[in-house]
Amino acid sequence: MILADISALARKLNDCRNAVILTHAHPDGDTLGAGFGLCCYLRSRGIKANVLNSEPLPEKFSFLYKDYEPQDFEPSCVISVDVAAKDLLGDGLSDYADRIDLCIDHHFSNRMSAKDCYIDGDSCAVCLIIFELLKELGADITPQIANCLYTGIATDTGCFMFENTSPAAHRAAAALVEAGAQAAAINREMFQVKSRGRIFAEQRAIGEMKFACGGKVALITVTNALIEGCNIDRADLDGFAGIPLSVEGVEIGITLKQQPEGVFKASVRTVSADASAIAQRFGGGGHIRAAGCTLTDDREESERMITEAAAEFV
Ligand SMILES: [Mn+2]
Repeated sequence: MILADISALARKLNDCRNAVILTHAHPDGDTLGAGFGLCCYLRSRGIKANVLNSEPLPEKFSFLYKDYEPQDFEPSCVISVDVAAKDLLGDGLSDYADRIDLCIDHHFSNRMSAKDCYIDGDSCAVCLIIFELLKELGADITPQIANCLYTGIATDTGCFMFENTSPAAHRAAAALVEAGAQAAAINREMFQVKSRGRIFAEQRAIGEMKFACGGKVALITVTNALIEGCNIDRADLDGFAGIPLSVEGVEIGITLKQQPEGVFKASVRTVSADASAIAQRFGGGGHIRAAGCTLTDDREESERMITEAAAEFV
């Protein structure tokens, strides 16, 4: 059933006991913030709840789960947050894929099958949905819940810089800071602090940046050799895709990342062009300003193909 509004979602949540909350693989601030924020709330109501992810959680997000201990119970309510499709749960959670009771998401493209779904594609983050849900429920937003929800809103809006940053996002952020969210510390950790390896990887990739169309298209390439040379984790490449678009005059920024098996994947970011249309040329897709596709295992060929496609959109 499609839940039409936040009060319908609140009624469903009120029926939940012994809840497991599923987050997506390669977790980000939104899925983890929503998961642990919701978990804190349920536990505060005396409801048993756990947050699950397919893999061990990144250290970067440890402040979201610092006091968290898994509880022992037989799940009777399975909730997913920020998971747009079953395969995004990852191998570790695939057993839950066909038994989801409540799917809460903000991707228009959501393809989950769940008993009940609440999808708000206009919401910048699932953490914003959870914030409205807790308001609807009259919940006490503790500083820890505030930190969780603030993190998801900040990360999914690129620190309040993306086009999806709505007035509601700012209002929620203000309320969460009032409730004790440590905005400056969170934003420093999410957006400023980088590992040394990451900085060196950026330096090398930027050193080889290529331009086309009179500087309107910029491209960087991250090879497996570069990743190994800088001794960084692949998860540490998050946000790399924004680098080419940060150059003055660039309208389409492309980042190629070589995959472990050798093939190059492209991330396309744009100021005003349709990024998903560019990615669709190669069987990919995504959002209007951020999209991705898979190219070939030949660097020069991949760079040429995607640059030519981008040139048609400047
Ligand atoms: Mn999200």
